[in-house]
Amino acid sequence: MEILKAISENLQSGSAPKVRELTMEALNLGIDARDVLSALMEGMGVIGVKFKNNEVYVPEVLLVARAMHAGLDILKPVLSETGAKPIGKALIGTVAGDLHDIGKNMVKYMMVGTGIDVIDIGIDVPPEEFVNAVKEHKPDIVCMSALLTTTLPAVRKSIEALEKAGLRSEIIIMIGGAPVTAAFAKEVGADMYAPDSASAAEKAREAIL
Ligand code: B1M
Repeated sequence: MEILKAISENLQSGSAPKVRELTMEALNLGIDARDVLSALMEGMGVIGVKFKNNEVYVPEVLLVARAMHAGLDILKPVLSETGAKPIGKALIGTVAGDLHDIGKNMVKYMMVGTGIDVIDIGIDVPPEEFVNAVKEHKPDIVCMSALLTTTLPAVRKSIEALEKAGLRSEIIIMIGGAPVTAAFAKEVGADMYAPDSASAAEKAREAIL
């Protein structure tokens, strides 16, 4: 579809206003929000490969991230649409040292969409902040996102901190993000791993119910 192609291309060129406008237009045309999301993801995938190959650099990727957020902000209410009373509470954050938040936000929107109340504690979250937030909010499930191989140890440290604080048995821990695998989740003692935002929301819902 032409408009989806245009969304992906404008995302890749980092044009937030155009991505915002085209995303709204696509929804007004009755295109499924998930298809619009796929177009955004496809564009981000292209940029990911270029970033890896040093064809684009951090400043360009920041513009692309801003454009991605512009599209996601429009999709958020549609993806999160639910009239139901929350079925439970999740706490979500990107671990210490890691500034990536697009995937985390997608997981959040999808979870809200399945009827879970989500508290987002942001990016670069130190282990002790996970501990404090669990004490404060008493979530059913704690979600940790990590996008860098260098921040995987922070996932382990965050889980250990929750254990040390005596909170581990009160919560379900789910981890995810590009370098995270099911084997890693098992190794660090997480209860669950999800490879993408849709399965994260589905698994969280199943675990809470
Ligand atoms: Co970064 N970056 N980045 N970056 N960046 C990656 C991750 C990288 C793979 C690029 C590459 O080399 N190809 C690479 C990591 C390599 C590695 O560790 N093996 C990388 C690097 C190296 C870096 C820097 C170190 C670069 C530098 O400075 N030299 C630096 C680190 C900064 C830091 O965090 N301390 C850096 C910086 C940045 C920007 C700030 C410029 C920007 C982030 C902006 C932002 O997030 N607001 C950025 C971006 C945008 C990327 C890429 C291009 C895109 C990430 C993204 O948003 N993807 C990325 C390359 C890529 O992924 N192809 C890259 C879209 C998003 C929807 O996918 O986040 O994977 P993702 O989320 C998915 C799943 O992983 C899953 O669901 C989501 C949707 O399905 N998921 C979960 C995520 N969290 C989950 C939690 C769950 C369950 C599922 O349960 C709790």
